This record gives sequence, C-alpha cells and structure tokens, in this order.
Amino acid sequence: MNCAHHRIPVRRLSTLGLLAAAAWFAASATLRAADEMVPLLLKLPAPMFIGTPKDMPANPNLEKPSDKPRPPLLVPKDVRNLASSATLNSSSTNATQASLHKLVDGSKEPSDAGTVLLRKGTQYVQFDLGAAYELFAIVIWHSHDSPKVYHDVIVRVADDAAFTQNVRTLFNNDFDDSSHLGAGTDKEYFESHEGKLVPANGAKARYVRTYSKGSTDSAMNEYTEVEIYGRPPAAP
Ligand SMILES: [Ca+2]
Repeated sequence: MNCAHHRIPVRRLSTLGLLAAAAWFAASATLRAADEMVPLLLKLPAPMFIGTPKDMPANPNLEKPSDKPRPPLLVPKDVRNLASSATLNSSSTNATQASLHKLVDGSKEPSDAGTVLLRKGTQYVQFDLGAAYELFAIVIWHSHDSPKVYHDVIVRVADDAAFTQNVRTLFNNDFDDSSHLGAGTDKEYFESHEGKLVPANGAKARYVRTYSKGSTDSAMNEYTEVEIYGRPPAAP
C-alpha cells in the first residue's frame, strides 16, 4: 500500500459513523444550517515502514498502533489549509524562517532536507493565521522515518501571540506534566505517515501552537509538516 494519495470515499462511511457525526454536529455551535460535511482528505506521504512496532513497550499511556487507515474526520466543505499562508515562529532559538517554511511547504517526506530540527527540551512552533478562523483540524507530521513516539505533544490555540487570552488545549499527552503546561490525558502514539490528526471542533482562534519534547529516538524535536484546516468565521 504505497499509495501517496489516500482517499476514502464517502460511501464507506458507516451508518453508525454518520449518526455519531450527526450527534456531534448538533452539539457544535459553530456549524451552520447550510453546512455540507465531507471527509477531510489528506495528501499522505508514502509509509516509511510496514506494519506495527513489534516490541511495544508496556505503557498504559501509549496508544496501541492500528494497522488500518484512520477513519476520516468530517469537516465543513469550505475548510482549507491555513498553515501554508501563516506566519511561523518557534521557541527553538535555531529556527530560521527558511527552516520553518519546511513545515508548510506541502512535503511530508522525512528526508534529511525536508525535516525541521528544533532544539531539545519542550519546544513549540507557533502559527499566526493573520485573523481569527474557525478551526476544524490540526494535523502534525513529526519525523516518521521509524515508529518513534514523541513526548509532550500539546496543541493549543489562543487569541493573542503571547498565549494569555482565551487559551484552549486541543490535545495534550504530557501525562506527567513534564512540560509544565498542565498534565494531559491524551495518549502518546507512534508516528506514522498518517500524521496525528487533532480535531478542533470549530474552535475560533488566530494563533496555534504545537509543542513536543523529544522522542523515543532523539532529544531533538523533528517535524516534516503541519496542516491547520479552518475557515473564516460567519459574519455577525
Ligand atoms: Ca514539509
């Protein structure tokens, strides 16, 4: 299955899946009556390894890897990837605009040239979308050249660049609070070519931060791509 374009047709959505989606839509304040929901189609890079890791460490905080494709997330039809036009910066002092651009250049291959290396310790990449948007998904590809596990993966959104206003945490698997942003209850996971899809449920925000603190493979923080799917908020 070296399929670079992994597309899941709508007809494969189960009835149960559609019912669950309908319940979720009803609960979401940001959806509009005319919204047409469609599966979020991601352009996936080729897998770098086949199958699931054989020597699974015994860790209750680690998600068991699946050998099936991830179920699609339904999103409003008019969302688009906002990361490619965002202004990026990072807590990592070695990060240049040229290196950060590799996070949003559309290439997700974990080659040496395509990988952004951030310094060790807890580091974030910040995306300024230029205005507040309704966000529906944030997808993160760290380096996925082997089945490694990144630590303290945290995704936050806020209204201001300093992350003091209306800060919301969309994902946090820092179970022991080693990054001091509060302990999270999400699971750690093995990297794969599918990346990590974090639903944003229509959260309205201008700023997005993605954090990590090294991996089982390296103290460094390595990324190949980040995508942020959203749309302008409805006119008041
Ligand atoms: Ca890239």
